[in-house]
Amino acid sequence: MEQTFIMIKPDGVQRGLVGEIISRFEKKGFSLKGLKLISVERAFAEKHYEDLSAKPFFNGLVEYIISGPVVAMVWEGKNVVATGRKIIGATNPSDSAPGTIRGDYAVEIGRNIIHGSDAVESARKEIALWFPDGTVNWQSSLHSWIYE
Ligand code: FUP
Repeated sequence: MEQTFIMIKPDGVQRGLVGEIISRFEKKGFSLKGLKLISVERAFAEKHYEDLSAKPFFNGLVEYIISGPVVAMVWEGKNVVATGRKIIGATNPSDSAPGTIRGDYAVEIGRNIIHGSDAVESARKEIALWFPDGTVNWQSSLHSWIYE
């Protein structure tokens, strides 16, 4: 079953949106397979965002991610990478639709609350980076009510 990496950024944690965000993924029917609250160091944040290292906003992005604890999660389910991105909404909150997490709770691209993997392959890399000891293997008792 497909998995994605979701991170609630420091602003989402500080603003008390952890429960709300987890709730949206739970209610959709996705399964939580990994969860931790951690502060990451600069080198780790740079590794997570290494594909963006040439961008002018890279340093500010890294400063933001290391500015407070983040909630790192692995969610599992059918098409969870693409559907997770829909739940999150467009990168720039000015473009994210109401009803999405960024559309409902963010105004600024540099404070957009949450990260979600953009493809199955990047999800695999990000899960390996953030959960090097692996995730928890379990299946919800509701599985047969969510999947045919
Ligand atoms: P996303 O896949 O939605 O996280 O978006 P990107 O990988 O393009 O960008 C990663 C993060 O960089 C965004 F969440 C916010 C930040 N960013 C900026 O701060 N300014 C920009 O112009 C673009 C992205």
